[in-house]
Amino acid sequence: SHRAAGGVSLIGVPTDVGAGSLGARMGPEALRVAGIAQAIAQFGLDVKDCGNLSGPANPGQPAVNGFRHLPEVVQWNQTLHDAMYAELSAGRLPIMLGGDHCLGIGSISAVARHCRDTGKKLRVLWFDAHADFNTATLTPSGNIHGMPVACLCGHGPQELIEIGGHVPAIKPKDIRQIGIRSVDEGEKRLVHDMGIEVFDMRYIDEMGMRHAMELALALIDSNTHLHVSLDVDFLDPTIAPGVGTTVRGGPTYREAQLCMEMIADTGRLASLDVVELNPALDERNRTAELAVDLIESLFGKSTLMRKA
Ligand code: Z70
Ligand code: MN
Ligand code: MN
Ligand code: MN
Repeated sequence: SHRAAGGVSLIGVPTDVGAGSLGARMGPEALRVAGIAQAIAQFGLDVKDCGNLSGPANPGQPAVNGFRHLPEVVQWNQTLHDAMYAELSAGRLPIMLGGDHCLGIGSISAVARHCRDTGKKLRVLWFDAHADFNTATLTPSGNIHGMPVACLCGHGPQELIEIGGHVPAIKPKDIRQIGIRSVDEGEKRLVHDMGIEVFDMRYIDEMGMRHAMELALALIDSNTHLHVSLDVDFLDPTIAPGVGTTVRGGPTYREAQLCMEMIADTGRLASLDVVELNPALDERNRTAELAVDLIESLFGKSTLMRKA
C-alpha cells in the first residue's frame, strides 16, 4: 500500500522560524514520543530515524521587505532539501517531521528533483486549513509558513524558489489542496489565477470527503510519486488543539481517516511531511498521537481485510 520497499527514513526538522508562534520546533520529539517509528515498523518496514537536522535559532524579529527570518528559513530549507534528496536517492521513503510548514519548500523541492531524476510524475496532496500561497506583498504577517506553495510554484524570493535547482519546482497542476478554510484576500486571487485545484471545506461539506479524495487522486498511476504534506491544522481543532493557528470547521476524525485510507489504497505514497504540530499548545500529546494514528492508516492499517 506504499512505495516503501527500501525502508522509511524519519528526518526531524526542529524549527519554527517560519511560524507566527513558537513551539513547532518541538514537533519532531512529540511525534517520536507518540511512537511514530514503532507505528510504521509494525508493517514490517525498515525504519531509520535520521535524528534531527541542525540550523539557526529563531531570532524573533519582525518582517523585513515582507519576510520574517528569510535567511534562517533559507538555511533550514537548504539543509532539509539535501537530507530529503539523499534519502529519496537511496530508494527510501522520507518522512519530514516538522517544524513549521515553511519546510514544505525544501521537502517538496527535493521530491520534485527526485521525480525529474527518475522520470516520475509528481502528485502533491496538501492537507491544510490554509492555502499557504502568500507573497511578500500579499502576506498579512510576513510568516513564511504562509508562503510555501507560492514559492514552490515560482513566486517567492530567488533563494527559496531555486533550492531544488529548477524554477519553478512544481507546476500548479501537480498539487491538490484539501480542507482549506482560511485564505487571505489577495491570496484568494493568486490561488484562483494560478489555477490550483482546491477542495475547500465547502466542497467537502457539499460533496463529501470520499468524492473530494477520488478527484484529488484521479489519474495517479504506477509512474506517479505521491507526496503528502500534512499540516496538522487541517484537522478540526476539537480533535487537534496542538497547532499554532486553529481554524474551526475542519475535518472530523472519520473524514481524516478516510483520506489516509484512500491514499493507502493507491499504493503510491512515496514521501510525507508532518508539520505545524505545536506541543506547547497541545493537551497531553493528543495531537501528536492523532497524527501517528492517521499515519498508520496512511501506511495501510485497516479494520478489515480489504479486496484488492
Ligand atoms: C496566514 C498568513 C498559516 C499555517 C498559519 C496564515 C498562514 N495566511 N499557515 N498557519 N500553517 O500569515 O500568511
Ligand atoms: Mn523513488
Ligand atoms: Mn500550512
Ligand atoms: Mn495551516
